[in-house]
Amino acid sequence: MTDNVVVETPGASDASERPGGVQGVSAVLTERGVRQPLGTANVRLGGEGLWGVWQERNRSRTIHHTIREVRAAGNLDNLRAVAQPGSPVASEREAQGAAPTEYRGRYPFLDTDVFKTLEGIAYEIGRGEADAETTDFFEESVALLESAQQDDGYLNSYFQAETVEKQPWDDLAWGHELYNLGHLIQAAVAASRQMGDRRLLDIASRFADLAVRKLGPDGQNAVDGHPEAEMALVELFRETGNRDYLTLAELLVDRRGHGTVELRVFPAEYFQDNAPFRELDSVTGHAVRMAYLAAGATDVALENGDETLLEASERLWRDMSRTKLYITGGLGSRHSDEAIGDRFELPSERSYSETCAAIATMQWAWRLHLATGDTHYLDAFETVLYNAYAAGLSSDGCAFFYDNPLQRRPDHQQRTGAEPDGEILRRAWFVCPCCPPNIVRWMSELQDYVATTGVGADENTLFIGQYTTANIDSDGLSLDMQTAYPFEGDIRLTVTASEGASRTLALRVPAWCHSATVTVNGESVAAEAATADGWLRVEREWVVGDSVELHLDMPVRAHGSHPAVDGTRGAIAIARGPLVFAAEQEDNEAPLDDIVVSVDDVSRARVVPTDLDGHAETQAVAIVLPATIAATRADSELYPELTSGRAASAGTVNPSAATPDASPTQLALIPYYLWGNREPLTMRVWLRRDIPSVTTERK
Ligand code: FUB
Ligand code: ZN
Repeated sequence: MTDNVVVETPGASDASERPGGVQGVSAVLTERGVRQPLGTANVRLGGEGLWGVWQERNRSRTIHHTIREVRAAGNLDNLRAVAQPGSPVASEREAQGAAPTEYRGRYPFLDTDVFKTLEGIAYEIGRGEADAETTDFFEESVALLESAQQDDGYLNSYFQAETVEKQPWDDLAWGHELYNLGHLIQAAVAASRQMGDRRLLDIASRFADLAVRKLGPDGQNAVDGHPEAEMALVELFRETGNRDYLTLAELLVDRRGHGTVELRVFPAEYFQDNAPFRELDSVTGHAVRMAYLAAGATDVALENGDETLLEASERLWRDMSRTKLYITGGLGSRHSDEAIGDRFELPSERSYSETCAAIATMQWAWRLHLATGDTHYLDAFETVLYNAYAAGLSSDGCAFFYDNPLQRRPDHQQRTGAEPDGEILRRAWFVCPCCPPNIVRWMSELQDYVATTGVGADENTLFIGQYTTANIDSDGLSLDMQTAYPFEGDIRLTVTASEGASRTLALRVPAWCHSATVTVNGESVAAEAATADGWLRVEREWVVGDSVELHLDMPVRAHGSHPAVDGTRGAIAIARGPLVFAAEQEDNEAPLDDIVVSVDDVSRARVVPTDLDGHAETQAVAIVLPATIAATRADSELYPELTSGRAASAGTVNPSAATPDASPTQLALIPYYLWGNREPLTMRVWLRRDIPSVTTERK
């Protein structure tokens, strides 16, 4: 395809007629849920809040770093190499006498690194914040994609490469063709909604039309081995009005689970092909695949009003959040197959918790929230965001974790299943670089997850679901939100414009908060009774200058774990607000493994500033906690006998804090997401707790 030709899609509507109707709307734009996201035009992040700071870092550092890595890795060269004869890019190559080039990279899904980056960039261009390097990358990529797309709509630089023997659609289990399509669609929808630029949407629609012909109701009874296209196809339906895309998404959800995927290396669970989604009793298999599938299924349920599908999604979420999520919101405890693992199988040091799985989990949570209005999903969203997701990026915005452990031992060796060699801490890029550009796009669209409006009985309500410094506009009411959240629990909202009509402001009270107060213009509003569903509602005729102050009590908390979690049984983790904290050796003299914490001491914790996040605009906090050093004896037995009557003679029971050799100390902890920005030393989220332990000496 050589020109920027708009191909008519049956049923597709013009941008001005599409459900969203205008630019600056959000990434997920359903009209069928009980909440409607406000979107980019109506929520602008402020530079002093953590989300705004993250977004600015993304814009000025991470996007540039990613562009350079994507270029250096050859992703654009791969697209250039498959330019269609007669296309501008092919003509240019011919003029230069360029020879066919090998596909660069190991995986067939490397086009998605470009797509995810474009998705993020579309937001920055739409905001008017992109610089020349960013815009040039966007333009060059669009031109390459236009030139590379085949006449039938097919687009995949791996399968199209002259040097790759496999043919398109030959290997649906591993080929990732629809996974590629899904990310292309999401970039295209972002460009259409944020920039009003439909070039990518035309490309994506042509490929999606081919997918409909290939795999739709009249096509092959097959699915892609990697879910992702489901939610993207639903969004393409929302953007264009073409129901074929929704139908294909529904088919892809319901075909899976019937032994549909051709198995070679991985088992059916890996692909969520062991049981239909509607019948699954627990999240299973490859973590990213599972969560993307669940997000897509929720989208299908929303658009089709499919209650049983929504129930299945909610049931799976419940099971996951009760038995398979790390305290950080990380999903996936097995390096092997990048899989989720059994219920309660949550080892700290081998936590996989892929950064992409964190993003997928937030996408799933968001859709469930839009469908149900349940604040539990927003609680989970912020847990994942501030912990499992945020840990994926270094403070300087230019290095990434792929897997996110909750513990690093002093003698740790790199043994990750994803990237066996290389640095122990975050890396500039990966052979399988799925996570870095995923971080990029998510940072760019953070504002989409701040606020929603209600429908039906809640039509008149503006829901503020996440707290960060931002300006929010909703139906004639404008608010300026200022807060140091998540480091502090005070949120101030000032009305900057109002049409005077009565509106309800609903403020989320997170589940971790046991005491919330709110004042309007300095006067208390009864809060307790109002928060039964997690929302604190204030209704009035707002006038400019009205001030709402929400105080979320944010004491330091101690958490234990379910007795079935062998990996952390009897240990203690420290949290404050939505942040989980971690101890790093750099801040503590005594070896972390020797430090014992008592639940009773948590109330004596001090919250102190730290500059570890490196952002002048925000003041991150650390925690200092009274604790005890109970030295681990090098000669202790690995498996001391505990049998009644034998333990005493074999060794001594050491109740840690009470033993004469225990000495007091102060344990310093930092937000988990900031770990690993210094030397690769020891780190722990789960700490030793002052329960009796046995220190037996070898005889
Ligand atoms: O297969 C595409 C991506 O690569 C997956 O989502 C990640 O887990 C990584 O395996
Ligand atoms: Zn990833």
